[in-house]
Amino acid sequence: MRRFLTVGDIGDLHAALAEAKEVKANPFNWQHLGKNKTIIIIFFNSSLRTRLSTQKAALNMGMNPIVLNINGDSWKLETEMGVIMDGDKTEHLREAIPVIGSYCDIIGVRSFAEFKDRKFDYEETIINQFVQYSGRPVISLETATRHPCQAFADLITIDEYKGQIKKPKVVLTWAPHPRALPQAVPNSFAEWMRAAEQAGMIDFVVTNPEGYDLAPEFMEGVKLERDQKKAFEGADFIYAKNWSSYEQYGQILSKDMSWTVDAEHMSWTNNAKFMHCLPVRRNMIVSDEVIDSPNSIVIPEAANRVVSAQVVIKRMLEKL
Ligand code: SN0
Repeated sequence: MRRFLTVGDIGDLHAALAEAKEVKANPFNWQHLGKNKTIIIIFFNSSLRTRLSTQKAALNMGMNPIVLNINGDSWKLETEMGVIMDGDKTEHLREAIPVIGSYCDIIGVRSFAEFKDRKFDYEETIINQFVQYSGRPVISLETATRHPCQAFADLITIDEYKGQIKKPKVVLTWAPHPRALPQAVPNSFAEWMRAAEQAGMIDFVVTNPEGYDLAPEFMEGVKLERDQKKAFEGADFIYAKNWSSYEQYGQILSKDMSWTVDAEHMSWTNNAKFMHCLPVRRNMIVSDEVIDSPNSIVIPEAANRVVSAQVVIKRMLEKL
């Protein structure tokens, strides 16, 4: 595997889930692959789970991880081509990327949407430069439009918690938030759940207010139910997330607290499990009662971030 950006990069989902089980059961079995190999993970934005789980996955594989926080520890990097660099950005990605590539075997990049220009964000201008100029396999650690390590961990978690249910109903619901958040998590979740639906694993529905429809390329073939209550009926998994508007790009159009997932919302479901990628704003996205209930699986979901990252790193090491 030379890149991990979209669901297509992981190939067959049944095979990926089988490999995830194997890795979870025997995390230290492939240390020979990572011996004397280095992964550099680069953060343009904050991170807790991604930063720790990717390092842990690399350590499980016997690799040496190096973490770089671009805005704190290094020179400020220019990301746009053709600009006169007379501002506060010291170095261009065009030099920085091949330099970083020369120090490692695999690169991971976190770089959120900037919300200045939808085209710049949706063309994945930054991560694509890493793919093009690093000469190394590249892992998306949440980029402008996607968060595949999260969505893969979510699929692993659903597979683990579905119990006897053959085809669980999985619902992605928008929920209110005080700040404008990226669409990356819901985009990837929709992309991966649609693929899982096509593989016969789940039934998938998205619910969000008017003005919050995800980009058309992520909603192709996806069932959209505007009535949140109808969407929740019979659900086995509720996946809550806030995102800002795609249509009115990066804007907050609503903070409607009737969308907050509380006990009444959960009573509409088939005793659903509650999921969220974290970090989560309590009593905005989800009530204390729901996130503290036994049906909340946000912690095992976060734990599976090590597993998803490790499957990806393992496949990259196998093809170095
Ligand atoms: C990020 C997001 O994409 O929504 C990361 C999720 C993995 N979340 C935030 O930036 C939350 C910020 C906040 O103020 O709650």
